[in-house]
Amino acid sequence: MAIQRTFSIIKPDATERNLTGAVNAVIEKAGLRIIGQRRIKMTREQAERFYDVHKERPFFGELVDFMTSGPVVVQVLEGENAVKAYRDVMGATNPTEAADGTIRKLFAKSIGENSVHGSDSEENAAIEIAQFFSLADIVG
Ligand code: RTP
Ligand code: MG
Repeated sequence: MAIQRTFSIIKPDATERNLTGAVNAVIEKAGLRIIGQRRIKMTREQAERFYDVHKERPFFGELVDFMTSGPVVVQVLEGENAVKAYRDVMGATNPTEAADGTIRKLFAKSIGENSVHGSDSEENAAIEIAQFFSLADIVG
C-alpha cells in the first residue's frame, strides 16, 4: 500500500478538555505523521459545507451546533494506508462500540461528541484537505 494522506479534526469536546496532545500521541503512536495542523473556530457555513452529505439526517442541526461550539484542530495526516489506518485508530462512531485503545474508546463522550473526525475515502480526504489547507501549510 502506498503512502496516503487523510484529513482529521480534533472536535470541540476534546479541545475543551485539553486533549489535543493526548489525541496526537495516539495518532503518532499509530505511525501517522501530522504534516499539517491548525486550530480554528469553524463558522456555521464551514460546518454546514463540511457535513453537507448529512444535511437530511435528523442530527444535522445538532452536529453543526456542536462543531461550531468551540475550537477544533484541523489536521493532515500522512502514512501507509492513512485513510483506513486513521479510521482504525479512531474507533467506531459510537464510543460504546469502539475497540479498546482507540481514540473514541479512550476519550469520546457520546455518539455525537466523539472527539475526532477522519475522512472515509481517499477521494473525500483530498476534498476535505482542500477545504481547510493551502498547499503551503502542508509540509510532508
Ligand atoms: P466522522 O465523519 O466525524 O469522522 O465520523 P463517522 O464517519 O464515524 O460518522 P458519520 O456517520 O460520518 O457521522 C458524522 C458525525 O455526526 C455525528 N453523529 N451524531 N446523534 C447521532 O446519532 C449521530 N450520528 C452521527 C458524529 O459526531 C459523527 O462523527
Ligand atoms: Mg463520516
